[in-house]
Amino acid sequence: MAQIKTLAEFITERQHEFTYATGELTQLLTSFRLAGKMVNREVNKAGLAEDILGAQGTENVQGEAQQKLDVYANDLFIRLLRSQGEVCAVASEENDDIVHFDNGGKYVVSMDPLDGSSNIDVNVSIGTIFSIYRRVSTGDKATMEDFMQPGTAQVAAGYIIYGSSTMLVYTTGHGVNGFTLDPSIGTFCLSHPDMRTPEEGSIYSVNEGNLYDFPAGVQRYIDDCKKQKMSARYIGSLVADFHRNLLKGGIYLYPATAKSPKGKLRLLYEANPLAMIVEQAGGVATDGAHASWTLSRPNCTSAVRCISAARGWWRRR
Ligand code: P6P
Repeated sequence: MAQIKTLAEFITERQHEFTYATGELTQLLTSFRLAGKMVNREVNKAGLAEDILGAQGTENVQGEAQQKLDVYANDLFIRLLRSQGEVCAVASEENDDIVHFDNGGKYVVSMDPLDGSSNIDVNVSIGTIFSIYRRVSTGDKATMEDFMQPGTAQVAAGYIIYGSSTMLVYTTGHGVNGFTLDPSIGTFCLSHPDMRTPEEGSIYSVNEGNLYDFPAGVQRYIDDCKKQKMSARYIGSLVADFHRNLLKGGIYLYPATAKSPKGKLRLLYEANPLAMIVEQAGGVATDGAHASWTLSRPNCTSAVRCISAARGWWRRR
């Protein structure tokens, strides 16, 4: 029987890979590990607990209706990140402004605490996405400068997927590893060591309802996917679509549309962290202009128009 390695044991074992002082990575990831378990508990009972389902009656900074679970997850992650002391500020999809902790922490976190939450009511997998930077500003409080660093400056990135099982997947720039929550012991255990996306992908994921909005080249590419008999798979929940393609090979793209002329995916807490993960797993991420997202210009603020999770697409291009 394979040895069980917990996330905590793995982080401790790999602490030397983390550029900065020992123990800091453990602390940084502990918040996500603990909050992931607690959000998982609420997501799993969402169909039963009336008080956690449905809309909150408010909108987030993106103008999206906040679900009750969005607010619950956001408050929980912020509370846990504040309490562990390594993070001094958080930029969250659910908050209009930077949330400051005034604790002298050396890191900042960008996060989407519960992406795809509109899918909660229909039992579709949803996820948490996070991106961690070392602070670069020197004043009392973190600034936009800390959050707008290039994707290549991320010290760690990860996501939690709340699906048929709950998994935490992360990278610190030394490969990608996946941990599955064992509910019988309430612990994330290493289940997907050294994740690599397949050389060839047979899946393409895009909201084809926007097809006639897409640039002509993207329309031709999608037509080519059909001619090559690729499989169309699109759940409309980014973490679920991304995770499937990362494991099975394929491409996820969200090109520019009339409604989102720079693409819909948010740079700070969707495109950058997932780009780091897919490139660390041997895939490619691009905004359609740069060969590799995490090597792009530091001041690039346009949302990524597509994230590729397969070399196959890149070669075919
Ligand atoms: P569309 C959810 O709001 C989200 O940000 C991602 O989780 C998802 O992949 C995407 O939007 C779906 O967008 O325009 O296809 O409904």
